[in-house]
Amino acid sequence: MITLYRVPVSHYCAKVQIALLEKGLPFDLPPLPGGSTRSAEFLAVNPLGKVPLLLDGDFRLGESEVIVEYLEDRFPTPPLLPKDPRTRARSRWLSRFHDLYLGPQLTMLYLGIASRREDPAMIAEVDKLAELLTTLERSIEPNPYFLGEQFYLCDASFCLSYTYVAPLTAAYGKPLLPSQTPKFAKWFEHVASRPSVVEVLAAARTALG
Ligand SMILES: N[C@@H](CCC(=O)N[C@@H](CS)C(=O)NCC(=O)O)C(=O)O
Repeated sequence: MITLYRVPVSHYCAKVQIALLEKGLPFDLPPLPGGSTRSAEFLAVNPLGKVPLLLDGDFRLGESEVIVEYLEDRFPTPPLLPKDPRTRARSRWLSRFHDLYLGPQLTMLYLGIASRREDPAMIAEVDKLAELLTTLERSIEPNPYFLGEQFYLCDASFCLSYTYVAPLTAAYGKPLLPSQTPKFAKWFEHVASRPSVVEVLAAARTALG
C-alpha cells in the first residue's frame, strides 16, 4: 500500500498526489505524524522534515521529483513521461524550472504575506516572479498540454502553482493577471478540468479557507 504524507497547500505535494491519481493507484493520505513537519514523530520518519514523503510498503522516499520518477518507473502505465528522449528531457526541464525557480519564488511570497506586504524588498520579489513567468511564456506552446496531447509530469508540476500567482501578487499590490500570461492561462483551462487536478486543487482551497 502506498502512503503519501503531504500538506494540501504545497505545490510539491500536489504534483505527487496528481501523479498518483493519474496513474489510478490506491493510496492513503494520513495526517502527518505528530501533526507537523517539525514534530519529533515526523522527523523520526523523515529527518529532513519535509513533505511530500512517500511510503511504498517499507520503502520510504522524499523529494517530489524523485518520488514521481520512482512512480513512473514502478508503475509505467499510464505513462507520465514521454518516450522520445528530447520530449522527455523537455518534460524534466519544465519540472525543474518549476521546482528550482518558480515554485520557490511563490513560496517566498506566500511566507511573506503576513508580515512583509509593504516591504519594498518583497515587492521586488513580485517583479522577479513576473520575470520567471515571462521566461515560462517564452518556453511553452501548449497544445493543449505543455508537450502536446498527453498530460505529463511537467503539467502536474505547475497546476497548484498557477492558482497562487494572481492572489499572491495581488496581496502585494502588484496583481499579475492571467491575461499577462496568456499561454500559461490557456494551458490551465485544460488541466483544470482533469479529475486529478480538480480533486487536488479543491483540497488546497479547503485548507486555505
Ligand atoms: N525540494 C522539495 C521541497 C519540499 C518542501 O519544501 N516542502 C515544504 C512544503 S512546500 C515543507 O515540507 N516544508 C516544511 C518545513 O520546511 O518545515 C521537494 O520537491 O519535495
